Amino acid sequence: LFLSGDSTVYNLTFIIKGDKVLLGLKKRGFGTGKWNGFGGKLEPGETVTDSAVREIEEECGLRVRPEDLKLMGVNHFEFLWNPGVREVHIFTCDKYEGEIIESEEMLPKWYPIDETPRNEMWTDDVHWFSLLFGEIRFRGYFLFEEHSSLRQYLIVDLDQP
Ligand code: 6OG
Repeated sequence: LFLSGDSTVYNLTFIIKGDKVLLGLKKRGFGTGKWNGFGGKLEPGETVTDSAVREIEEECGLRVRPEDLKLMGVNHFEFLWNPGVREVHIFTCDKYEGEIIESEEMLPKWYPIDETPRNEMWTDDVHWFSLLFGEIRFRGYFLFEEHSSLRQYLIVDLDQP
């Protein structure tokens, strides 16, 4: 195991409309073939929210305002075979403008929140989705053994009495 490694910061946003969530099927790059929220890596000089606003528009065409992004959780991901930590800031957003469009990177589709395609998503998601959609903020740590299996994880919910 690596004790040190650079950390890279990402954003990940789940657009919500009533009891539905907009997911995108990733068509290229890291996580190809998986349904996920929209997001990516920060560019130099960007804040996490600026970057989320940009990634949402690039990947599904919707325009959101930074103040409408609600930070719900921060997850740290590590992979046994790869030094370095991915720090993913996870937002929900229920105010947006524009038309949903398929991009080169993502195929967007609405799913009922309780019928997301769990078998075609990252295996960590099942552990924090109920917190995300239950509006309970959280922090998580996930250590992946292989792309689809977790060796260890810990989730702390921050809004419990
Ligand atoms: P690009 O590499 O395309 O951004 N991401 C993860 N999302 C979930 N649900 N689980 C993971 O477990 C993830 N690792 C990364 C962050 C990749 C996008 O995927 C998210 C970004 O939004 C390992 O730039």
